[in-house]
Amino acid sequence: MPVVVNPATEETIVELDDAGVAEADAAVARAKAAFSAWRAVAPSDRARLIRRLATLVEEHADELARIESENVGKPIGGARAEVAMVAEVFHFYAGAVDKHHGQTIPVAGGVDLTFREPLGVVGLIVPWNFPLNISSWKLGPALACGNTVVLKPAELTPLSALRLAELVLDAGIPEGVVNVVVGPGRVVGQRLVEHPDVAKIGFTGSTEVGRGVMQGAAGTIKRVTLELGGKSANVVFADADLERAAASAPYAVFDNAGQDCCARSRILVERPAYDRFVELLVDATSKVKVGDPRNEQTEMGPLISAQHRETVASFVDGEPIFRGEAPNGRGYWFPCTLVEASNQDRVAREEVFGPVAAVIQFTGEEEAVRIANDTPYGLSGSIWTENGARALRVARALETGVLSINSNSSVRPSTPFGGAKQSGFGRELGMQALDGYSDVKNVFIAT
Ligand code: TXE
Repeated sequence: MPVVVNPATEETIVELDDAGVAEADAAVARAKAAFSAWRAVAPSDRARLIRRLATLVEEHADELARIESENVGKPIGGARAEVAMVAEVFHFYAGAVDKHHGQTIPVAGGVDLTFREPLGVVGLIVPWNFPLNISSWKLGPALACGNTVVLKPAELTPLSALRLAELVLDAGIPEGVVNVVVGPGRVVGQRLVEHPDVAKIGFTGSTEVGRGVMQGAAGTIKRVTLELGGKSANVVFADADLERAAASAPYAVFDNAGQDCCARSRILVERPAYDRFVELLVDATSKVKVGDPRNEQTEMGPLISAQHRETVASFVDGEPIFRGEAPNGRGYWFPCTLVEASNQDRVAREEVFGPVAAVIQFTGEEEAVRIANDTPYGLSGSIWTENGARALRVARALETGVLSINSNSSVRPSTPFGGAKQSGFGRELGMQALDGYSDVKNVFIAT
């Protein structure tokens, strides 16, 4: 029986029954049975139902934020912002329902039409770091395209998805369209990946498990989108506004206690600016407020589990440039930590998924690009410079799915999000996500 724990207190929130293969199969059967009616719902009605869900999320924002904050250890302010984004995502995809459509293509001898067809039952596998957000990124486009869904949240953090499933019904979305199954990844997740009646898997999680998802999906030629790990670079050139870059950098790593696939956990600094930048960075990092997630002022909470804390700790050997404060006692706390590194060090090569940033020096644009790209990952990244031409040149050269210039933010409901290289493929958010939840059917009519 999985025990759901509050990572800030180590107290049990609830014990749930574990689903297994039988429950996964039953959920797929319910989703399959609901498909033909759901795909036939008029686009304007489907849009209205998804919009209703968005409104219900807004009306239950405090409750959902509290659930997420307790279950993940997220600061309540951040959790509230995440729930606001969930509502925005559903609003966006409600608006997208009748704007994602086929074409007529000029051909000889007739008329050619394309249709956007839903895939059928889609399996959505979600990690523990942003349980509700990442669920909405997948659910929104899946529902907008007319698919039915089996959603599997992470074992550690199922609570917000379970509450969302109730709101889905309250919104008037028919029973069977959205099914949530709580159970172990290697059992329930694996079953969804291999199930012959599941047409597609939308997966977010580790690169290692993503590799297995791809292999498992091969048996039934399932479509997959994979949003995997990252080791993103925050590239600071000497001509940047160093104050702004340094004030922002800690939040690009330590938000969500570093448990963020977009974390810019390699901070690359051009040599002439290194000492000044590090001084500013240490100052900004020392101001990150770590503590009780219920406190409105808190900016960073604990890590998700004791086991994960051990993994994170294993990345810090030797004396860091800076180690912040973190509560003692109960809770899986870990302080904000800055370490000086070379790009060959383990801390610069592997995804730490904790509040540890590697600070790396470089000389000139060419070396910046080389170091930034010297990683198997390619999810996000930032470029700080006052030279516009250089900003664009480097942006084109970086092998990554998402970038920001003079900013560290990269996720918005209306813009595509996803990785290059071993950070995965397929795009979430924006109109692009709809391509991943529909197939194109081409029809030629002879005239
Ligand atoms: O991820 P997993 P975990 C990275 C991060 C973290 C590490 C482990 O480095 O420390 O992964 O986290 C389900 N078939 N990221 O263990 O295991 C699982 O139940 C099908 C990066 O949480 O990949 C959960 O629902 N599904 C990342 C989901 O997959 C399986 C976010 C993710 O679990 C499965 C999270 C299987 N065989 C972790 N095994 C990011 N990029 O944001 C597990 N699952």
